[in-house]
Amino acid sequence: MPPDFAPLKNDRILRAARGQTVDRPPMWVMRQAGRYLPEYHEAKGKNDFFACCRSPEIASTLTLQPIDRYDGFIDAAIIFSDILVIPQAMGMEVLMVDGVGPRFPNPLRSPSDQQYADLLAKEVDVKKELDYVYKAITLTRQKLDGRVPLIGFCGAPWTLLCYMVEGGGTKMFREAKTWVFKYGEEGKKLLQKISEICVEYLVLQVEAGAQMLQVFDSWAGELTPASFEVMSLPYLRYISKHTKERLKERGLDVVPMTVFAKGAWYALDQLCESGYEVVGLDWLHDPAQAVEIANGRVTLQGNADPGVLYGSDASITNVVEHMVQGFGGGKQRWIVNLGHGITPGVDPEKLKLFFQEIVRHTT
Ligand code: 1CP
Repeated sequence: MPPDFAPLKNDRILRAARGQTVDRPPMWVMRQAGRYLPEYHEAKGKNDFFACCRSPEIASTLTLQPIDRYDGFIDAAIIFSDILVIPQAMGMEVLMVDGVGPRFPNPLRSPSDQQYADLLAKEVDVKKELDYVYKAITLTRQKLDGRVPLIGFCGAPWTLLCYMVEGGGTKMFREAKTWVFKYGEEGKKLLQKISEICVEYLVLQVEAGAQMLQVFDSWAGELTPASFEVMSLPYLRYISKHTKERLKERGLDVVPMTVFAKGAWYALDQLCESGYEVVGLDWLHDPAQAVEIANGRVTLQGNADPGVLYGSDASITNVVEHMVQGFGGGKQRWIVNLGHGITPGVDPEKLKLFFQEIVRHTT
């Protein structure tokens, strides 16, 4: 049974996700707990990144930092964790190297590697392996005390496969493209395996207290529209369908789900039919055009260029005005966000101004 939590005092984001009218658009930003906040560095201290994820106390503290700092503006918390906890649960070693990013000492290179057969054969105990995430979610819900809903998340199968075969971030995608154009059939088997783990993981996050779910397909934009239909979309659909079915079967709340396929502007129409209540937009979309394509089928989330937060106050106002106008005033079918994660080096006061300008233009 899910634990008992305080009733929600602010359900703006859940209402907007379900297409209901809100007094002003709900707001949050991807990576809102992170390196641009001085209090993040202070609380993280010398702890290794994944050690922070594994400590429910530290993870919940980091999750709450932006909620406290932007009290009254931010309408959702997102659990402090990472998409790469799934490859770890599958048995791969992942390190977070300061100033570099994630590194897999032994990436998966070819379907003829023993590692490929092992990954497919392994029965991952998703409850046990990722127990620390569920504990962090439950503790965070308790600390939130109903202030705002808590978002759970996972990486999309295509994006996770990219990291597993590249062994970290990349600009070339040489290995990932090899799995698209040379090992496609073997790649699909692995994508299916990852999808099944994602479903179980998301359901267990809801059981632990997550009130909304987001699937991050950060590398969708590396695919052609045709490859996206083969290597990404079927698995995004599998995840929404099966997560909802399983939530229902287990008597859990069928929470709203968001898909964020970065760079897949060409697939917006298909994403509106992929079983998610919310579709996240990066900054390549013009808001008004996206609204026209979505045509009321989903709630849209986004989509300011995170780079505007390096800019002048006047440019922030400009971007906000363009979004508010494009998204139709903001009382329906819009969740305010950036088009990708907030970047290190941003002055936290600029994010505050962004929120203030949204409120000023929508109330
Ligand atoms: O507030 C939050 O959003 C915190 C939780 C969070 C989330 C949702 C973190 C913490 N990471 C993520 C998701 C994530 N991780 C994505 C999907 C979203 C996106 O596209 O940004 C991806 C691609 C990752 C992988 C990852 N983890 C990278 C990117 C590397 C690359 O390939 O360019 C990096 C740098 C990390 C580390 C990380 N994850 C989170 C934080 C705060 C950090 C920085 C750690 C540090 O240096 O202190």
